[in-house]
Amino acid sequence: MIDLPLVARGKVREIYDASSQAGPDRLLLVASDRISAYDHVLPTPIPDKGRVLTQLSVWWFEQLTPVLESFGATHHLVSATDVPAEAAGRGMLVRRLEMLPVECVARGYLSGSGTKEYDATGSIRDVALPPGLVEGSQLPAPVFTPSTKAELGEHDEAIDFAAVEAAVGAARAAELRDLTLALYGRATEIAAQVGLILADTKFEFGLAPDGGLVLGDEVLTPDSSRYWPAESWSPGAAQPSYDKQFVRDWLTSPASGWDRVSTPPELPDDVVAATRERYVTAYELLTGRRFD
Ligand code: PZK
Repeated sequence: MIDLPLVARGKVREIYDASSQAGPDRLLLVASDRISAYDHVLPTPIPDKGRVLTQLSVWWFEQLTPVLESFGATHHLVSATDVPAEAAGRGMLVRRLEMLPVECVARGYLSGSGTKEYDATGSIRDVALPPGLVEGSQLPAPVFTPSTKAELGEHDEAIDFAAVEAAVGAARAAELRDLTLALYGRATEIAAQVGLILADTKFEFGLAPDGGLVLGDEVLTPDSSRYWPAESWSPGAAQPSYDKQFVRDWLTSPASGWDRVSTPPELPDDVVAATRERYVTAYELLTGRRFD
């Protein structure tokens, strides 16, 4: 138990008010070992998932700092070491921001809701696309596909660029779009160097008290991004998820006996172990560091 006031709880992580311990306007983001699939939080945790995702996010904040600085922006991370013992390795002390009410998504590949939108309209949001694209296709250029932050349990709702302008003003909207695409572009290059396709990712931004734009939340984790192994990329069907495919395959197999509606069953040990290995491998591939 973390003895700080709870500010918000997501499916797999929590935010606490750390101002009593770390000074004014400090929050503690804590990632758990919980895993979600098919919109359910599973009853079985994945050991070390919270630490792997937090350390990966911390590494990405460092990699992205030059891009942020080129926009006169920063990130919210203050320390990933000065955290309570109960959150060791899986906590980030961050600046409290005024969060902007827009989920900033960049997509370089057609997948999931992007494919649905393309099949229905031939475009994604405000961007017309060539005919013949299929699930998994690379887009001619990455697209900014913002959404509104949904309440817990709801799905984020797609919005067009005009709605972003209405929410945050035209200048800030353009800044969000351009920075989101620049961050995605740099992250894509880094992932490609180790054989990973970064199909899409979601960023959340906030404002510092001085009005400066700040990258918040966790960044470029498998929970906020779709990573695909480049070697098996094959457009035309859903790409296997880098991290969750063992979980999805087992949950939808007859072995699980699960109906996708009721409380999901406990995962077998081999599925847990294989999934933990995927998270660790993603961390080690990207960072070039051993996870321990
Ligand atoms: C903030 N969330 C999303 C919800 C979570 C995370 N630096 C910040 N300042 C103020 N608010 C937030 C942040 C950040 N990051 C992020 N909600 C508020 C969220 C639920 C659980 F861990």
